[in-house]
Amino acid sequence: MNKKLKNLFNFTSIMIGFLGFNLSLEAKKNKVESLYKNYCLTCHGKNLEGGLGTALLNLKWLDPRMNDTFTSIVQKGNIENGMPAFDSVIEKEEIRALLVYVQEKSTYSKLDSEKPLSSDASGIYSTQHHDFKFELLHTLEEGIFWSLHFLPQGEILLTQKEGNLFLYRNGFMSKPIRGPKIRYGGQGGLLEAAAHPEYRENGWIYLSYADSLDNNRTSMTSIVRGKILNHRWVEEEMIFQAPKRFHTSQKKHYGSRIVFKENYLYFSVGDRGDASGAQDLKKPNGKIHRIHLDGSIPSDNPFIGLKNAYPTVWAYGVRNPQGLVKHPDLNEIWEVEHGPRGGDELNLIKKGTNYGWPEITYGINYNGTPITSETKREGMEQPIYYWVPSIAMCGIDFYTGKSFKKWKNHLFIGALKARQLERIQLDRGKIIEHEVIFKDKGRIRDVASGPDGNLYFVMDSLDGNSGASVLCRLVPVK
Ligand SMILES: [Ca+2]
Ligand SMILES: [Ca+2]
Repeated sequence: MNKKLKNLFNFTSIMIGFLGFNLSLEAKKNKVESLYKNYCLTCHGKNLEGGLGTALLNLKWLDPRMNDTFTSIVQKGNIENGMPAFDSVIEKEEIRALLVYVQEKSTYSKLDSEKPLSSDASGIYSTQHHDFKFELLHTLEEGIFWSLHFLPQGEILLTQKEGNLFLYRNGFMSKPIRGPKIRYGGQGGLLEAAAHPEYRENGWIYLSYADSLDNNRTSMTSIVRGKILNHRWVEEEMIFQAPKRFHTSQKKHYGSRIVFKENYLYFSVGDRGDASGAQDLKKPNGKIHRIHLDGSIPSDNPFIGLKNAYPTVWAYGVRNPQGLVKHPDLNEIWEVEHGPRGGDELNLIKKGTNYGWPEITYGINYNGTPITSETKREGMEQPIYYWVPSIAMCGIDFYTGKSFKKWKNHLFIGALKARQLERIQLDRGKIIEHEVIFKDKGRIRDVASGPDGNLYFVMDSLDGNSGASVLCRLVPVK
């Protein structure tokens, strides 16, 4: 064999060996549904209702303090109840997946037994602190409202995922204003809009979107600023654009929310389908970034001194952060991110901090295979709260109005998959109240506390069925 052929032969065998190794690893990853069927169903029942073994439908399994108890019972068994030890047949990460399965089923069973949160005959919703009415302000003929943002004079700036901007005031919706050139498709399009803190003086509007440098083959989250003059998007300037090598054909996990704090601009970029990239400080995906308002890079960003680190990174290890907001009184930035299957998170974003994705997570893969058995690790920040099953949260805002007095500074979280609006009261970084205030309408994309005291949001539809995107608000009932 000549040398060239021999090298090729060796390389091919290595590749086959490598692939074979990967395949065997892949084959070992059992889906949680088949794990449950093979090892648990006989005793715990088809629907986790119990039988020979105890019923597993129990909300106690959602308590993070029960994680180790669950693992230990499955590994070592429970002699008193006649349960054998499974440590030789079920991997630790598979036990983790089984726990997520039990958490999902327990939550769904509780939801099934509850009355839906709907209004009374006169259209009034009753919640813990306030009663409110739901008002529809505008229905979009076509497409999806992705975000809304209040301009200083009370006008609402909206983005449409398909690439347009709209302005709404006093019952009147403007004609579409064409924004920057986008790569539309999947989760990508025109995304967040936010106004400069001195918008009244300078008119700058910042937009994030799925941006392509190669005729829509690949894309990445970019940010531009520009102005709306005479009903046109003008004076566009690039504020953040990652080099071409960081663009990907994937059409998901753009992140993209924008927050202004102390004359800095913070924004989120999802992992773009490259989970391990979220841990790689050389890459811009899976990060929270911080830049000056003109797009230049602050010299005190946390990884500036680190060789080859992406200079705008402020925090890392995030998956798909579709909610980012500044606390109205405290100097804090709050984030929500989509987990995979389970493990959506609420995080308090701090300088230079690693939020763990995908090394630690409370979720599993969509197909039911485990990701990891680890939910915590030294040097990685824990979420303030996590959701199993996933609700797929999107836009968030703190309520700062005067009409709903007992909601002052409460965080409102819109959800896509769960089609609900959640209220969370935080006190010194801890959740002290948590309530779903309505559900079973459409997928909620963004929420904003209005200057008139009402709570505004955009949804993909009114009832979860029709495709028309809507702008709505919650109005207090005295
Ligand atoms: Ca917004
Ligand atoms: Ca995390």
